[in-house]
Amino acid sequence: MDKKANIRNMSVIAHVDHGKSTLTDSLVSKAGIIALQNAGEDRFTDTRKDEQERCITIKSTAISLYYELSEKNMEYIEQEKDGNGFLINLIDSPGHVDFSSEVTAALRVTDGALVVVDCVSGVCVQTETVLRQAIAERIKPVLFMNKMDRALLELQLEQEDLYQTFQRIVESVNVIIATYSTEDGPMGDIQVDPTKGTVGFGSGLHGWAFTMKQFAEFYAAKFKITPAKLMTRLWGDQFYNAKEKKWAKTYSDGYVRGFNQFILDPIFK
Ligand SMILES: Nc1nc2c(ncn2[C@@H]2O[C@H](COP(=O)(O)OP(=O)(O)OP(=O)(O)O)[C@@H](O)[C@H]2O)c(=O)[nH]1
Ligand SMILES: [Mg+2]
Repeated sequence: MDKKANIRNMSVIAHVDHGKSTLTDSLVSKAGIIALQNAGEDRFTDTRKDEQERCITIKSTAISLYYELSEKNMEYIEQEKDGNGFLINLIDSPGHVDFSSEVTAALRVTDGALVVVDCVSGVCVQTETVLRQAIAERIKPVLFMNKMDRALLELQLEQEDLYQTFQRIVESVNVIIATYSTEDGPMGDIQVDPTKGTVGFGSGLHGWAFTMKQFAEFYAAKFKITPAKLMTRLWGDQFYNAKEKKWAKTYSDGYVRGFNQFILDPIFK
C-alpha cells in the first residue's frame, strides 16, 4: 500500500475481557482473512500458546485489514484521501493491568483508539486508564459499545432502561475524556457522540454492529430529511409521535424516544 493518506493505525483498547480480541477477529473476518465460521472464536491476535490457553491477551499484536469504502461512505471522510481503498492496521492490546506497558507501546504508533466497553459491565477501572493513556498520547478515541447481544438477551430491561444504560456509558466515557483533555487543546473537541457517528454498537462475538448512520440512511427517505440530520434525532432527548408525525425534545404522551422507536424496536423484532 503506497497511498499514505489511506493508511490508518488503530489501537483497540479496553478493560480486561471487554472483548478487544474478539472484536478484532470480527473485523478481520469482515475484511476476509480468517474463515467466517471461526470469527469470534479464534482470537486471531492471541497468537501465543499461553494466550490461547488462558483466553487473555499478553502482548500487543498488529493485524492489517484492507477495506474499500462505497462512494456514498467516502463523503464522510473529511481528511485527505487517495482513492477508496483503506489499509487499517489494528493493534489489539491487552486489557489486564499487568500488561499495560504493551498498551503504551501500541498507542505510540497509532492515529486513533477504538475504545471497547462491555455494555453489561459498563466503564471499568482499566477503561479509564487506557483512555487516559490514549489522550496523553494525543490520540482521538471512538467508542464501541460491545456485547450488545448480552444486553438485549440477559439484562431483561425495558427499552428506555436499556437506552439509559448506554447513555450512562457514553456519559462516563465523556467525563473521563473531559477530565484528561481540554476542548481548546491540540485535538479540539474529542468527546464521543452517537449522533456524530463516533459511537458504535454491536457484538464482536456475533459479528454485527451499527452506528446511527446506518439507521439514519435507512429512514432518511421516509422522513424526507438528510441522514446527517436524522442522526441527531436517533440519540438523546428526541421523541417522536408516530400518529401526529411530530418530533419533540421533551417526553409527553404518545411520544417515544427516537433511539427506542427506530433502533431498539426493530432489533427486538
Ligand atoms: N456475549 C458476548 N461475549 C463476548 C463478546 N465479545 C467478547 N465476548 C466474550 O468475552 C470474553 C473475553 O473476550 P476477549 O476478546 O478475549 O477480551 P479481551 O478484551 O481481548 O481480553 P484481554 O485481552 O485479556 O483484556 C470471551 O469469553 C469472549 O467470548 C460479545 O460481543 N458478546
Ligand atoms: Mg485480548
